Order: sequence, then structure tokens, then C-alpha cells
Amino acid sequence: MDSANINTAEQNIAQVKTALKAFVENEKIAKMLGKDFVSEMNDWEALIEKKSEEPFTLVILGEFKRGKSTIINALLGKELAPINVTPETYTINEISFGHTQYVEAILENGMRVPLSLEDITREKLEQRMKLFPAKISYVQIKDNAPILKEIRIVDTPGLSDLESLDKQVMDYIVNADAIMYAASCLLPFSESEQLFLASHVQPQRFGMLYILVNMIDAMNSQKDADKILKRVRNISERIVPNAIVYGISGADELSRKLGRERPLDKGTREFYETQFFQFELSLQRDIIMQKDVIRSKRVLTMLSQMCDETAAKLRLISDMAELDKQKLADRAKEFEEQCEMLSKALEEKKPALHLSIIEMQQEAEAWMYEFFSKLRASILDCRGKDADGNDLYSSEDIEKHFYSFLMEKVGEAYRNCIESHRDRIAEIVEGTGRELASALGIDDLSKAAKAPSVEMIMTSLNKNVTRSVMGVQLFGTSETFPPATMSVFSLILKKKKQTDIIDIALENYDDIRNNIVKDIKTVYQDLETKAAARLDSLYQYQVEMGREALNQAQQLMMVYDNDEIRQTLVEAKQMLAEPQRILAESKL
Ligand SMILES: Nc1nc2c(ncn2[C@@H]2O[C@H](COP(=O)(O)OP(=O)(O)OP(=O)(O)O)[C@@H](O)[C@H]2O)c(=O)[nH]1
Ligand SMILES: [Mg+2]
Repeated sequence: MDSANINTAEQNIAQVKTALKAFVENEKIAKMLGKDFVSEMNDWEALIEKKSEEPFTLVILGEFKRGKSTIINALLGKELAPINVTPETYTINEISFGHTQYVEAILENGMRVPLSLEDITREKLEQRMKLFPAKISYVQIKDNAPILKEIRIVDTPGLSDLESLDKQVMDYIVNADAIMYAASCLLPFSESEQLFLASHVQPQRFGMLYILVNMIDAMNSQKDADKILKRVRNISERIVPNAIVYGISGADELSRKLGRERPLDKGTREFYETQFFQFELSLQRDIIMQKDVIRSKRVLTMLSQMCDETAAKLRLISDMAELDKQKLADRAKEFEEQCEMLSKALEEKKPALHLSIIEMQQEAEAWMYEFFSKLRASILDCRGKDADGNDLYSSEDIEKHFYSFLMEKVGEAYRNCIESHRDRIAEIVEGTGRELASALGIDDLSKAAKAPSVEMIMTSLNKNVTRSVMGVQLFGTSETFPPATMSVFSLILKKKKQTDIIDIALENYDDIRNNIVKDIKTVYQDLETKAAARLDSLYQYQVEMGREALNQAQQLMMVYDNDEIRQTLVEAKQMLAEPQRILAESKL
């Protein structure tokens, strides 16, 4: 969709909205689908309506202390969002355009309390809030920074973990037009950050998603920075393929714009300065200039989620309409019996899982032996001579670089080996999960019972989730080598000054290899425990889905007879066909 098509997009949106409105307002259908469903549809509608009226919203997300507020200030060229070394952002701060600067808290009871920028630091706000008659819903900051004429920017508190993900932040995610996700190059791009992106950001299908790897100024060399960015890019390509990754320094950019002293240049300034510039350029070109297109796409995405959920619900009812009350009761009883049987079957699967993991562990050991025999050759190559008989590497070079060369190679082999097995184990676990679901006969039931947006997370991302749940610590840098391997490396380092480092490495060669094999064993044991636990939780999930679907159906059958349901279904499907067709044609 380009801007020439924007009118068509808007027409489509209007048509789909009208059709869905008629659908919800049809009394027979509404009665059949139930109160909850109608209120859900109304929520969707309200959200979409709100969306069309609200300014374009760019939301920043990320865990605590990734420099989110600093990045926003750097974009604004002003210090509006509070920044601190301790958890700072306390409320959701909406920053939008106003001719004069103005700050106020919007309370949950609708009341507005005027504040100043100084008041919204965590420390002050915590004090002042005690006197407010209700909790703060969000803080609104108005300012005349030029970028705010185009878009509204929302700063959020650090996300802690998925369990306690604040409902309000979640509303902002659903409501956002585009997302900036802040990570820090000083902290690893953790499994929980990945899981958050996979489970909460990706399913929303944002047209624009930036991953900002912040604090590059703190890296000691470009090589270090490149390495981290490469890792983040590799991971994000897998879980949020549409994301654009930039390596930036919010703090440097803010100081630069304010004319303050900038962080020390450790040789990467040109890089992060350019990256920030490119990020701002993309904001201009891909967001600000395209904001109507992005907005239309976003609304169309929401509408099609709404349609998909409705269609899934209709499918569920249509399955159930084929059964009568007695049959349904039998089916529920049968389901419970099956659950019991499968729970036993699940226990029986565990020894097989154990065997597969042992097999992988042996394979890993074999790889390691092979790798170490090849590595010996590369080590000896370090002493090689060129055609003229000169040393390929000077002894100073070897002195300086050999140790890190060795660590890097061993670390890489170790990481690759476990990474690839982790995928295979995740596949085994997911496959078993699917087998259980089909044995329970709840494939379709569960699909129908839950909205496709949820379903999408569960199926397409299940493997990623499983991988994350089974996250074992992956070692590989000097500080984080597995314990046994590290002990040999330390030994080499201690002796390094005394004699030729290559000799020391070769002397301790078998020890390095044997110890890494020892470490690998521990890691695989850990993997097995986690995989088994994940299998249990998948089973629980399937069972709950099945029960829920059966329950829903039984309730429905208490109120209507099958013919009535069938007839209304035909009508409902017909009414839904038109908006579905339009949405399919608008090629999201
Ligand atoms: N070296 C360096 N420090 C930074 C950078 N960006 C932010 N910081 C520092 O990191 C700390 C946290 O920055 P904030 O912007 O408050 O981080 P935040 O993610 O908004 O934190 P919360 O709101 O508490 O979740 C502050 O001390 C900043 O000065 C950067 O690019 N480089
Ligand atoms: Mg903050």
C-alpha cells in the first residue's frame, strides 16, 4: 500500500466498520455469541474508533534502565522525560504538542492535577501522589518541540517480567502505531527481552518497529560494538523480522544537542552518531511522512484481528451445533478420561526425551573431539611461515592475540553446539505437545476457543517460547566461560608470561577439551529438566483449552436448540463474509 492507495484503504476501513457494526447489532447473532463476546467486540470497536481520532503514537518500551527516557529526550533535543541511575520513570508519560509547556497528571477518576517537570521525578511524584484522591492514570507533557507537531511520543516505565506486565502498558502497546524497543549493549539481550518481543510485540504486527541498542559509547572498541549488534540482529531477525536495529548512544546525542560535554570517545563516536542520525532520518522518512499509511494499516490489522476472532468463535459454535446435549456431555466425560490416559502417556514419553538428550549430548561430545583435533592444526598454523620463510605472525602478535583467539574459537564451538541442540529439543517438546493435543481431539476445539491472535502466539512462537523457557546459560566470553573450561583458561593465562603461550596451550590441550565436555554434560542435564517441565506445562495448557471450549459449548446448548443455532450461524457467516473479503483484498 502506498500513499496513492490511502483513499482506498480509508474507504475499505469505513466499509468494514459498517459491516461489523451491523453484525454486532444483529440481535439474534449477539444472543447466540453471548454477552462477553458482544462486549469484546464493542471494546475492539471503541479502540479502533479512538485510534482514528488520536494523534500518531510512537511508544518506547524496554526493561529498566535501558536509557528509554534518555533516547526520547535525545529525539526531542530537550530534557522533558525524567532520567536517573535508579528506576525512574514512574508513570506512563505522554509527550505531545502544545504551544506552551504544560504538565499534568490525569488521575484514574478523570481528575487532572497540574504539575511541573520537576514534579514528575519518581522521588517527588511518590510524595505528591499521597495527596491525590485517586491513582495516576498517566502524565501528560505538552511541549513545542518540532517533532511533536507530527507525532506523540510515549515514555513507559521499565518492563520487569512478563507475569506482571502492567495492563496499562499493554493497552499502550495495543494502541501504539509504531514501537521503539530499547536494549542496552552493556547488558545481554536477555531471554526475557526476546520473549517479550516474541509474545507481545510481534503478534501486533506493527508496521514500524525499531530496536535501539543503546549505550554504544560505553563499548571499548568498534569490534565489541559490532559483535553485540550482530548478535541482536541475528536474534531479532528470527523473532521480529520486520525490526530495524540501530546501535546508538542516547546520552551522547542528548549532550550533543544540548551543547554539553559528551561522553568520552572510545573510538566509536562516529559510528553511533551516524547511527542516531540514520535512525532520525528513518523516523522522518518511514514514520512521519508515512504516518497516514501506517495508521490505515494499523486499523486494518486491528479490524482483521477482530474479524478473525469472530470467525473462530463461529467455527466453534458450528462444531458444537452438530452435537446434541447428550453427546456433548458424553464428549466432556470422554475428554476427562482421555486426559487421565494422556497424563500417563506423558510420563512415559519422558524416558524417550531423556534418551534423545543423552544422544545429543554424545553427539556434542563427538563434535567437540572433532573440533579440537581441527583446532590443534590451526594452533600449529600460528607458527607457520610464508613463502619467503618468514614467520606468519610475530611473537608479539602471538603474545597479544593468541589467548583471545583460543577463547573465541572454543566459545564459539560450544555455543553453536548447544544452540543447535536447543532448537532440536524445542522441536521434540513442541511435537509432543501437538501429539497430545490431537490425541485429546482438541486441535480444532482449542483453535476455536481462543482468538487467533492468541493462537498465533501459541503455535508459531511456541518453539521460541520453549527455547526461552529452556534457556540455559550460554557461555563464551572471558567472564562467562563455563566453570571447568574457565579453570584451564585461567591456568594458561597465569603461565602466559613464563614461556611460549602456544606451548602452554598445547600442554593443557587435553584438559581444555575434557573440561568443556564436562561442562557440556551439566548443561544437557539442565536442558533435560527444563524440557520436561515445559512438556508438563504444555499438557496443562492443552487440557485447560479443551475444558474451556467444552464448557462454553455446554452453556450455549442449555439456552438454544441446534436448529436455531444452525440457522443463525448461516446468517452470521454471510454477514461476516463481506468484511472478510475486503480485508483479504487490502493486502496487509
Ligand atoms: N553511557 C551511557 N549512559 C546512558 C545512555 N543512555 C542513558 N544512559 C544512562 O543510563 C541511566 C538510565 O537512563 P534512563 O533514560 O533513565 O533509563 P530508562 O530506561 O528510562 O529507565 P527507567 O525509566 O527507570 O526504566 C541514566 O543514568 C542515563 O544517564 C547512553 O547512551 N550511554
Ligand atoms: Mg525512563
